[in-house]
Amino acid sequence: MKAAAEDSGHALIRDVLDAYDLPGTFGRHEPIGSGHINDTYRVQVTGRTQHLFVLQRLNTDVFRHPEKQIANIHAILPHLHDHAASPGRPAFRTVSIVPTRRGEPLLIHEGRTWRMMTHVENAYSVDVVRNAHHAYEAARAFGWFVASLRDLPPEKLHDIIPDFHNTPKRHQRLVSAIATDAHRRLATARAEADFALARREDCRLLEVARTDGTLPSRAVHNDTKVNNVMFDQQKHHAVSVIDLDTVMAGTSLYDFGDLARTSITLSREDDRDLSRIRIQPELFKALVNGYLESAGAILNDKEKAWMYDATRIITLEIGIRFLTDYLEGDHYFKCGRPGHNLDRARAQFKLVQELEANEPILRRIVDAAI
Ligand code: GN1
Ligand code: MG
Repeated sequence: MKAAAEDSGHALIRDVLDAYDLPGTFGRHEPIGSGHINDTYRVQVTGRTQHLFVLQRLNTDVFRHPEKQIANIHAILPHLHDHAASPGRPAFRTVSIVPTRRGEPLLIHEGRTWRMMTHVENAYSVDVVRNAHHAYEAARAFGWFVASLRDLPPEKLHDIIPDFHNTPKRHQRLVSAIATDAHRRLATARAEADFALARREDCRLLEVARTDGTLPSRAVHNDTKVNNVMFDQQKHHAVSVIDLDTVMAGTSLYDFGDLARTSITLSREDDRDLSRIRIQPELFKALVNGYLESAGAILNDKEKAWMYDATRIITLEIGIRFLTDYLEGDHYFKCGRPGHNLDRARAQFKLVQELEANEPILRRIVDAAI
């Protein structure tokens, strides 16, 4: 099984930080976030005041062209800046790349690729929403994000991970992993495999509609887990959207769907107690309303009408990805325990079942809001 995290000792971080012109002396560092791909640390630098930065060791097996990610980030930041104002609420803040002393956005140290980003002060993130206000605010933030990028032609962005949200291709890969069963794990995941196999046709809606133009191609975030939103510590408004690694062309429904996947329940993405995974319709209502508040004016009819469908498809897609990785020997997502990817897949499929069982009420929420 893949190690949970690689060495992140003080000496290593200090050596990496040597490449940067810091406003003080490096003090402490700690792992932050619950990303499944990169290793992310908050580093503290003390000069006349204290400064915080976010330092990341990129997983270049997944992100093969970090310089393209940098180009995409640089392409979107001016648009986000231009639309930062948020009447009646704090303006949105953007994170930016901190260059090395030599002015480079990336650092290669001992063969590994590092990147430093600014830190969003006085703000926090959550893996699980605490209430409908969080859900509303997170959706308002991702709606703001896609609306801010409306004038950026998506074809100007590099395709960071081709077919990232191509659900039928994700399904096809699962079919291959099941057929190969290279790690002899299928016997432990038969029910989950059957669950996904039975939903092959359901994977197609977004991909077909994107290909035939029913859904416009847009510059979108593509990784809208709720923990990629920062909330301010006082009034709990959303103040920033982070993790810009997968910004590229896509549809707004990828973003809405992945956000709803992670904020429609009060359970964790890898909860082993499936009885805790329950849909909360009032959270979904908050998500729909928050997204429409900031993006409603730019979305077309289908981008609004399919918010339920997208939630179900993207939840199914991520379940399929976790299950595939389990069957392929856990080479992609970091795991914290044996069977972690299987637990994650089970939790996603339970959520799909819940979405299916609550379809009428969830569709009514969408219909009432649009
Ligand atoms: C990965 O590393 P993190 O948590 O930001 C993944 C997303 C998944 C997510 C599931 C590049 O994101 O697509 O939705 O895990 N990112 C990549 O938790 O594959
Ligand atoms: Mg990410």
